[in-house]
Amino acid sequence: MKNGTRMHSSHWGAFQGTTQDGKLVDVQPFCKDEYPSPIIGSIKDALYSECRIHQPMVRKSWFDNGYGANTEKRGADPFIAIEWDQAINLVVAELSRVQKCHGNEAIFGGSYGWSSAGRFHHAKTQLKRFLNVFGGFTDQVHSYSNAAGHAILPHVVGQGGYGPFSSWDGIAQHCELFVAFGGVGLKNTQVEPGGAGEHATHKWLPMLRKNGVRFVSVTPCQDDTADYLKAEWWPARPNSDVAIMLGLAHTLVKNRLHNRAFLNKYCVGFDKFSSYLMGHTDNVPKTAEWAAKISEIPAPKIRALAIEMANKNTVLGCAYALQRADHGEQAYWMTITLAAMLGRIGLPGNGFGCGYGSMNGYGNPHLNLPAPTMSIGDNPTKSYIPVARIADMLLNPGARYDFNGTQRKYPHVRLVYWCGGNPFHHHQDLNRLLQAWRKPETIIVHEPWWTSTARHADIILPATSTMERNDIGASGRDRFWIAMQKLVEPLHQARNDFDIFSDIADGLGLRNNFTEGRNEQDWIKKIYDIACQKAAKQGITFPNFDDFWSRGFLEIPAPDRPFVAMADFRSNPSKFKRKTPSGKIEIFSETIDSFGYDDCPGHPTWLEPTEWLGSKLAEEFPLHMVSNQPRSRLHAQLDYSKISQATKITGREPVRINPEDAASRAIQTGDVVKVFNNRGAILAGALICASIRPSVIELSTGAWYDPLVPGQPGTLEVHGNPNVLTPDRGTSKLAQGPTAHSTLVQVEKFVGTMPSVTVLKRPAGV
Ligand SMILES: Nc1nc2c(c(=O)[nH]1)N[C@H]1C(S)=C(S)[C@@H](COP(=O)(O)OP(=O)(O)OC[C@H]3O[C@@H](n4cnc5c(=O)[nH]c(N)nc54)[C@H](O)[C@@H]3O)O[C@H]1N2
Ligand SMILES: Nc1nc2c(c(=O)[nH]1)N[C@H]1C(S)=C(S)[C@@H](COP(=O)(O)OP(=O)(O)OC[C@H]3O[C@@H](n4cnc5c(=O)[nH]c(N)nc54)[C@H](O)[C@@H]3O)O[C@H]1N2
Ligand SMILES: [Mo]
Repeated sequence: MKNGTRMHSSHWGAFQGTTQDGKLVDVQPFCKDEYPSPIIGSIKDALYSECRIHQPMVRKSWFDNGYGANTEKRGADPFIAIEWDQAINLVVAELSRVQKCHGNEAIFGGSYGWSSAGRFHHAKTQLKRFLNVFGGFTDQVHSYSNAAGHAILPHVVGQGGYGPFSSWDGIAQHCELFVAFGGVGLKNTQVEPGGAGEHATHKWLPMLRKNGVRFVSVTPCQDDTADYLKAEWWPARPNSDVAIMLGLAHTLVKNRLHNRAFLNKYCVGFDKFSSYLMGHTDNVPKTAEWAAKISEIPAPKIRALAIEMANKNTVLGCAYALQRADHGEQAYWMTITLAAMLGRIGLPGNGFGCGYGSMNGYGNPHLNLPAPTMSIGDNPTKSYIPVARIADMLLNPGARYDFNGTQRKYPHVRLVYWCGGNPFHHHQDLNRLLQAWRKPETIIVHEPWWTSTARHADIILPATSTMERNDIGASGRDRFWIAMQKLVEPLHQARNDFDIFSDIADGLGLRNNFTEGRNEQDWIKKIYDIACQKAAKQGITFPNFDDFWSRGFLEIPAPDRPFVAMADFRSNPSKFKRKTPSGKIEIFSETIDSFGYDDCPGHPTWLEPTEWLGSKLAEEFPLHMVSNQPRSRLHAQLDYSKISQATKITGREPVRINPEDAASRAIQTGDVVKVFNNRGAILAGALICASIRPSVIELSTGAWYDPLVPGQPGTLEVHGNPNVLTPDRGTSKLAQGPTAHSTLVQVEKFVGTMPSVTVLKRPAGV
């Protein structure tokens, strides 16, 4: 390959890579990105990491005794290196066996995970395409990010979990008050799936500030919202947001400040909700005082904010985080209800948004053009589970469960195939997952790096990283498509997921069905051309592929006016009906009510979480653990890099503790602490910090799972992976989403022999 400088991209930003002697020597942010993320600095570490997997591997017991052998040794057994041909043959034989004996439904290929930014080589997409060609598989629906959102928003406003919501330019011009439940942060907006060409949130938030928008940030961690926004911090108890919103709503009604005309014309069911709000149905008026007791935010503040909201152009933001909690559906439903009561949905600088600050794309002014993507085809089995019910499925084949108005049955899965995700990062209650992980007969994983999931596989196939292949990086919420040009030749024996699947398909007699006779470059050009054709239908002409490729990126013009969500509906509600049964915003949903769910009734409701500071369990485990997204990496990706490592304390993930909670436990910054509850125990490095409210700790996700005794459920985890402690409980029967943000723990100084962190080295013997 020729040396030089080429464009490339990642979920955390586009960049230019320079090579010399075939090696990547320099990485510089994309010239159009005024606010590049420092995480770009991890690219070289990722490519040349010691944690790269060099060669195909098979777990010893599986190699010696075949499928189903000693599954309790997953994570503990040594690995045996094999050649590619042999690896492909093993996978072909195993897929054929499972298909023949148990049917395609017994293959679990949901493979949840972020993979990489490139849209052609997107690993999860490649796997699903391949398995569909092979006759289908059991899939996962919705996302860990926003599962409750995906379920509730269609019922309430007739749109999916991803919006669209109003853009920052209009908010900057017209908004006076931005109330941010979960904050509106710079930490999470470093990231956009498919790549952030420009960091738009970082560009627009200062303009909001300049225009005098006042921010109120409701969050347990003050620095969720950028300092320069000078937000008023409401350090509410975690998971109490719905109560605060009800207190605000009650104040509006009491002062006759709710917009009856809007509620009558554009919404259904306000009266039923209002009976609950005012306490007619349960004798509990949801007053500001009632909300104050639950949230620890003083009632006068709640009352004053309600009145301010009624008098100012107000945007209500609700971060994803709030719905990744027990009864997470309610947070979005109540945000929308409150915005409807203010009566200015559909007007610029007003309304609501679910996800501002959660990812870069929210609010980014962009034209609504479909970005290049690969189609996955059709899944003949139609088998799926709600994304976060994987351990339930593996542990209880055949069991029945409720989901969004249907009764479903878990399939009996024999083979798990993961490509582009890390369940030992993303799933809750890892000790339970470990038990469940023993159930399948075979687990196959494609990974570039020795992640925890790779370590718990039977067959590992080493994949290339994006830098070793050509691709297109793009997100439908970004103004740039990036030509991700191969920077270096594949390292070690790594191969592209596409090529691996092509060879497996070949072994199954399906090569052409999978590749359609195209190679990498043919496919990239094809998905580019299809996206251009769609853009042309909207009157936008893009350069031809060769020009795009040689320039390295494509810039889509910014829209000429701000996008205001639901402006059309507001202007003409009978022509632009919402896609709900009534065509309106459903404050009461007949549909949801008809499901008869105790954990998700027909209107937004305060439902006490099983685990929170107000529950009985807090006597034993008095700290609420916020396991939010990490600042210095993407999930568990890049944890080995210098940038992530620089944040660690004695090599362990930092846990931020309020000074009061630290003092009462004689904990100091730099101490190794044990964080524990009934589900497990982990070690982390203490960092005392007044940005965290009392009775809360912040332990971000992403430290690679490092159990003291590998493969053994219940053993001490030594690196600080919070998912050892989180509950594996669905948000409700409606969404069955993950509830990581509803976790109680205790913390104490760790005494005893200090175990070392070993997971960031290659496993012994390979
Ligand atoms: N406690 C707690 N848990 C959480 C959350 C939380 O807030 N709290 N958040 C949840 C959320 S929102 C999410 S989205 C999930 C994220 O969970 P995941 O998306 O599963 O996490 P990642 O670490 O991004 O995993 C992606 C994997 O793909 C691999 N990969 C990258 N490129 C390639 C490739 O080209 N080929 C192959 N084969 N593999 C590749 C990476 O090495 C990495 O291991 O975590 C969830 N878990
Ligand atoms: N740097 C970086 N950015 C990321 C990611 C990453 O891994 N790294 N992951 C990306 C992904 S996949 C996703 S889905 C998004 C997730 O976006 P979010 O879900 O919004 O992210 P979190 O960091 O989990 O939560 C945001 C903040 O909400 C606050 N919070 C937690 N619980 C509560 C609560 O009950 N009430 C209130 N009011 N606040 C609460 C926490 O203080 C937390 O810092 O982030 C994306 N951005
Ligand atoms: Mo996510």
